[in-house]
Amino acid sequence: MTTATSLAPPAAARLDASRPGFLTPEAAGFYHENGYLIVENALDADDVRRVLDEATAVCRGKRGAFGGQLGDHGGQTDEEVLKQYLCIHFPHKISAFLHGMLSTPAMVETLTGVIGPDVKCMQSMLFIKAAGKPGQAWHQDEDYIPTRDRSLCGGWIALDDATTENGCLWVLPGSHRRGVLYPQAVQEDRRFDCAEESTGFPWSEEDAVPVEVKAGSIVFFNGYLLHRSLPNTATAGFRRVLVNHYMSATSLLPWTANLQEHDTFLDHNRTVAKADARDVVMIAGEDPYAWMGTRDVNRPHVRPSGEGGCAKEQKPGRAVGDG
Ligand SMILES: O=C(O)CCC(=O)C(=O)O
Repeated sequence: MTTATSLAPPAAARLDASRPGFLTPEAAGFYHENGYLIVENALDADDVRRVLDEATAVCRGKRGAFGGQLGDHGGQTDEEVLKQYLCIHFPHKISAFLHGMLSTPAMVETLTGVIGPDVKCMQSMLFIKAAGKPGQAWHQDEDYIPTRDRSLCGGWIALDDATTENGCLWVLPGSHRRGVLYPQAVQEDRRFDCAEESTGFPWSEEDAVPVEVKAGSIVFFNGYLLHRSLPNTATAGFRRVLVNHYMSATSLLPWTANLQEHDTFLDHNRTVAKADARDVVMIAGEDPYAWMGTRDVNRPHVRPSGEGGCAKEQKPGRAVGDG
């Protein structure tokens, strides 16, 4: 795909978080129609620097251990340490600072505008994606994180300028609207990590829109939106992103990867209809299921990049929260 033939997001896709009341009904309408929205200036340069410093501390193991951690990094520069990791899942479990980043003002204003008053978060992912690291093939996040009301929304916080060169997000606008989850298939395209690829959808490469954004912007996207990222083809540097996933707190979350840990699943008289993963953080409003309490189940871990080949066990099933 070349950028010359690709569309760019229209002006209506871009909001400015420094303008009070930026999340207008028209902006929410754009999100519902197109499945994504860009909120610029959600973080200022100092905020971005603080998140980057914290990301480095997490990767260096200074905030605690995580699955797949590579040694103690003694004697390595920050750059050498960062380069080893494509993505760390659930960093908010070990970093109080990144836990705080789940609910920044621009995040909360946008989420309550596009989801509704009651919002919870179930996942965070810290992408480092150094030059040469792969992207992720076309997918829909609800393939991995199923809500019951299609309210899943990613809040993708750019910590570097994200460009077509360094592997920004690409979206198929409107692909969420039918509410269909397309079949997924194992792919062996080494531009991508090992996650499966959505297939059989009625859009072509020409419909894909690259979402280039400045550091400090947040890209919001619906859990049924087909999206992907290409590899970081820059010669140096990183494409760092903190992406958190949210949904309406009024929906149960039958997230199978977690269910074996949860009482509602262990009670075999109940069906998946009542299943609810309770490893969630409330972001806004009320939790109608607070009576179930919460659980600390998911552990931070490294996402395999697939650079050494995708081991068989990585393909089916996938790890928690690949979306
Ligand atoms: O940022 C990326 O490279 C992929 C992110 C993604 O697909 C997601 O957050 O669902």
